[in-house]
Amino acid sequence: MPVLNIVVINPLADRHQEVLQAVDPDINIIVTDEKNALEQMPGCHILVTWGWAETRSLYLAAPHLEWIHALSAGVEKLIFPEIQTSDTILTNSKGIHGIPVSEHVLAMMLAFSRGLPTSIRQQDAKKWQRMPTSEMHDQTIAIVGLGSIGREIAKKAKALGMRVLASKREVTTELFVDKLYPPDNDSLLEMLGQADFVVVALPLTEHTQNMIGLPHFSAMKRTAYLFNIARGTIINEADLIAALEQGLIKGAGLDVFVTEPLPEDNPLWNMPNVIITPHVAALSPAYLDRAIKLCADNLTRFVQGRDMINIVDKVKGY
Ligand code: OXD
Repeated sequence: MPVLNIVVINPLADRHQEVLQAVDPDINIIVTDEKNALEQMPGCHILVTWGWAETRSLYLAAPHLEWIHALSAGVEKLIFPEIQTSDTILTNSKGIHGIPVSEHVLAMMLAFSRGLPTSIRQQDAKKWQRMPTSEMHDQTIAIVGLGSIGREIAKKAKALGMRVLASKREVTTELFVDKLYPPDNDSLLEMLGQADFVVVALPLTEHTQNMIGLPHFSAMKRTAYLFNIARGTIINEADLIAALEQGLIKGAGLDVFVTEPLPEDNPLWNMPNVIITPHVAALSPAYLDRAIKLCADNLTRFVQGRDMINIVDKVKGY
């Protein structure tokens, strides 16, 4: 087999390089960064990068490129007309996010439930004042999009004694879900109306873009909290800001935004009922270990000509 050049646009620890190299000693692994990646494209057969990295110009400069692997689950910047009509394989890292993202969602939900944002502000001001606290037990969570992340959130919510609702395209038997809803808008509104906590865990596609807006916030309880750990543009951000300002919902925990980094003048920064985290829900010291193992598994399949996993439908976008 001719030497395969794999260009990885991310720093790799030695242990990560070793995992990839173990697939085949003849593979040539080139580690680079976004600034210098273009010069590696003429000889590149496999590109490993992030789904949010601008990739079209690299793609157009890579005549031998056979496969792009995203270290992320999202592949929004890896889908463009030229790749959609090509044979280039696109794979992603879905399936490795469940543990950290579910813990992140739980952390935000528990923080609101136990009044932690208020406590931390008071601590900064050395102020001793009791604030309202509540329990998660017997509360209802609605998970919009029940993939591997949603499922892990459902499992942890059940462990806290919550009632779990979820929406999903296919009807499946779900161990940790009390009621499964189809994805149509009426069903979604019905589900949202019952929830104390709503978690958006959908992939970003042309169908989910801007999918949640004022009608959905209006259908929610005024005491409900919304969490977004998916992509900012799935929610109409202006409508979310209006809903928070008008008290249509009680608060929000947001890890993703329409524009990242979140611009300084975005009103969300100043809202005491909003927890903002800088797109870190999936991150932990284990992330790259898992992502590289998954990539190496697919690399083995690629080299051996076997079926690959996590192939992205380049039309559907996930
Ligand atoms: C991802 C993410 O897409 O962390 O992997 O947002």
